[in-house]
Amino acid sequence: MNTISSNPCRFAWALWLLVLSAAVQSGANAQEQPNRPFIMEHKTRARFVEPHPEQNGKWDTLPFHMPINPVHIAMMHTGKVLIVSGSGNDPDNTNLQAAVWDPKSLTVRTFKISWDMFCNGMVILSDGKPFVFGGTLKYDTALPAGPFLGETKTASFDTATETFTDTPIMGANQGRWYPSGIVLSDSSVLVYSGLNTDGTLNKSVQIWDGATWAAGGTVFNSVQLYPRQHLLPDGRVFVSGANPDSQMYDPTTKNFAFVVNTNYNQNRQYGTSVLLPLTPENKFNPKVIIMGGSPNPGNVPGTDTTELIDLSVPMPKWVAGPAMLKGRIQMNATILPNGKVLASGGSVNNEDNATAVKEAQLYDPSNNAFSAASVMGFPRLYHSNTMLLPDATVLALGGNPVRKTYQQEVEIYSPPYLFKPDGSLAKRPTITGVAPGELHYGEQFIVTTPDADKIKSVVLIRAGAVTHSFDMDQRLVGLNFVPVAGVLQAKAPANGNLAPPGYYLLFILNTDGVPSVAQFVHLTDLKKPDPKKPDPKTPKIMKLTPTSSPAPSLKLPDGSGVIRDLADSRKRNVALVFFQGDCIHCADQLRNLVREARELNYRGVEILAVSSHKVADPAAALRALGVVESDRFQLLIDEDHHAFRDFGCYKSAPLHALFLIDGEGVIRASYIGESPFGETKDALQRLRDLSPRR
Ligand SMILES: [Cu+2]
Repeated sequence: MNTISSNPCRFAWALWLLVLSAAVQSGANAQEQPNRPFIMEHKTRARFVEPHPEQNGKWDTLPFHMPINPVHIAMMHTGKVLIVSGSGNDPDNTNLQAAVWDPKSLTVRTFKISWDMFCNGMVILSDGKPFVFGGTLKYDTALPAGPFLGETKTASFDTATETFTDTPIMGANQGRWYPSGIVLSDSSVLVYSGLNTDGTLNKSVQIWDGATWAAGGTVFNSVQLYPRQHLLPDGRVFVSGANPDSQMYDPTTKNFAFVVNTNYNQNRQYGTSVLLPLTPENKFNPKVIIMGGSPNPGNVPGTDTTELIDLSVPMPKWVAGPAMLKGRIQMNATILPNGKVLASGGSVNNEDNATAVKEAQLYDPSNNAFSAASVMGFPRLYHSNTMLLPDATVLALGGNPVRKTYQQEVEIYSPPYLFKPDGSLAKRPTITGVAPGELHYGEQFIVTTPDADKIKSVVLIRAGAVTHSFDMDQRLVGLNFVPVAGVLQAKAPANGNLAPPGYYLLFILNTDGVPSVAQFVHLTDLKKPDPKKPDPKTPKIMKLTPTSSPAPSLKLPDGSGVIRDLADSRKRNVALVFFQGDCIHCADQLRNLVREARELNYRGVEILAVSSHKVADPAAALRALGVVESDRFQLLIDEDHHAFRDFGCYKSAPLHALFLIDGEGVIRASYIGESPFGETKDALQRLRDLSPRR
């Protein structure tokens, strides 16, 4: 059951919502046709006809080749995929490259990069920028003979200009080749492992806070290259492999501690690990599954075993999970919106296309079992990747067991949920809007959808950054929600441990299990006050200034574009509020005022609220919250701030204001300020005096 406690102040909340929705909605609307699948059916080339897509899903091959070796991939909130190749596992390649792939147009734009990001670590920062740390300073085959040497450089990728900018190096002696990283609840990035500039293991842990590198302790002895880690709902980081002695990192003490050994009790090199969905149904209890891998990839075939651990209990222990149909090394695992995990690719013998496991499988956490997921068209081995796309299909690409060559074909997996029982395409629920698009921890938001009464789940999936058989940030967080008259009232995750700040794919799934196309949402803390700017403190008591000047004329459109004229409210007392549609403080003042809205309405007072920003579809949102016309609450939009100026509440930017206007059109009292008003006792008393109960 998905429930959220009903808001005691729905009225206020409606406003809060409208306030915050303003800026973000315009961004959402800018996305063209958000509900159109990215990969259109006719653009794919079926290799063979899967007889039962409704059971197994199906794999299609896209009609183009990936022009560079896709060693590293990241899903950006622009809907495009960043592909980083660098030298691309070719020691003689000096043409260092990356690319941006647009799944909508199926076009790839390649471009040069300034240093070799081959075998880097990559995460997507909370501001949506992919962040690359380390890479290849020298190949093992380059002279002087010796191991790979790790690069100290880092760079972030601007998703708007689609260019890399170097960020500070990790340190003169902080090279990293094959490092891992993960975004923590405070947006910082934990970085560890990888080979240093001298080819030895880099033992130091580092934290990137967005501006500088800080020491984060020392790594545990058995750490492997490209370790696999998951941020848990208590803020700690669980390291599930490839080492057999699982570890826990505590960001507050900066120490690793031993947890328990795996049953396999050997390295699971090039296996993978997934933090299973955190949902209201499982009380957000963290469980991790590890799959496949080999203790000695050159000589020991990949294992078909899986193991599960419940990290919510005091003494966590690995237990055997179901076996996969074959051993897999260099496999990938991708969480789907329905919580199942697509396990695919890899081979029985490492770097051996002849033993490629093309049969994909779906792991279902609800019954702890695998089912068939059709058959891939191509081997997907070393340096292959899979990643969830916003249209709820899965991208599979790459494979590079032999240097200087790689698998150029790109495949798309369409899971069974996209098909009806007869194999035809299922009708998908649609998201028509999210307000506000900027989600804050623990706060409610609205998903508008014509399918509100048929929605079974609402989930956030963190857009991934995948390389070497592991997605560094992948997680699914289920949301509490209630359907209300044509929309879903959902609640953002409680905190940054459950879902670290950043961009997420928001999916809704209907009662048949069919997912929508995702809309990207940004999850953040409430804006922290800027230390350089004095916080516009909300005055405790707002004193209105008595006046007797006639109100300027005011004609503004409401949310649906209908022009409202203040003169139409003659004979009624009016509370006229001016607020900044993108200001968080404004929510407080409005909340205070509208808490009394029913009493004021009863007294015949009309409330007009003028927003400095456009609000998309406020009528629907208000209706959904039980606010109807008879409440005499009217939201007006003043995008070019004419009314703000006419009423004298504009000083290089819109100010905060409240005007009490009597039935003769005279302003009887006013408050204008750079700070929003807080407590509204004075205003209410004055309105009561103006409007005795009838
Ligand atoms: Cu590699």
